Amino acid sequence: MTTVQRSGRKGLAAGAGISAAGPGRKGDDGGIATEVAPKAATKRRLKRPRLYRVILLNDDYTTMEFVVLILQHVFHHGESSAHAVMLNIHQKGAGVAGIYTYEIAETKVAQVLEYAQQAEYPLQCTMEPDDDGKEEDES
Ligand code: TYC
Repeated sequence: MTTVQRSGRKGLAAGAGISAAGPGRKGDDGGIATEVAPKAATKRRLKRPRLYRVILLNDDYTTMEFVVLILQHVFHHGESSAHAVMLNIHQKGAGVAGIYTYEIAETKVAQVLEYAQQAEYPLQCTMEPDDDGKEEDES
C-alpha cells in the first residue's frame, strides 16, 4: 500500500503516489495511492470568505426606474425593497445594493456598468470590503 502525505509541496512522483522502489516489492501495490494520511498538525478548517459591499452611486441623470430595475434584476431585490434602496441612494448619495464574495461582487459591478453603458446612463458602481479592511480573527 502506498501512502502519500497530504501536502501541496511534494515532488511530482510523491504527489502522484509513485513509489521510488517501483512495482514488485513486497507490500507495494505498484504505486497507486489508495490512502491519504492527513499531515500532522495541519489546520484544515475552512475560513469564512471575505465579503464585499457592492455600492451604487447617485447621479442626476440615471432614471429612478432604471435603478429600480437594476436592483431587481442584478441584485434580486423585490419591487418595494428595490424602491427603498434606490431612494436611499438618491437621498444619501450612495448605498449598498448587496453583499457578496469577491468574484460575485466583481461580476455584479461589471453587469451594472454594462447595462448602464447600454442604456447610456452615467450610473456608477463600486465594491468595498464589508469588514472595512480588518482581517478575520482565528478560531
Ligand atoms: N438621482 C436620480 C434621479 O433623480 C436617481 C438615481 C438614484 C440615480 C440612484 C442613481 O444610483 C442612483 N433621477
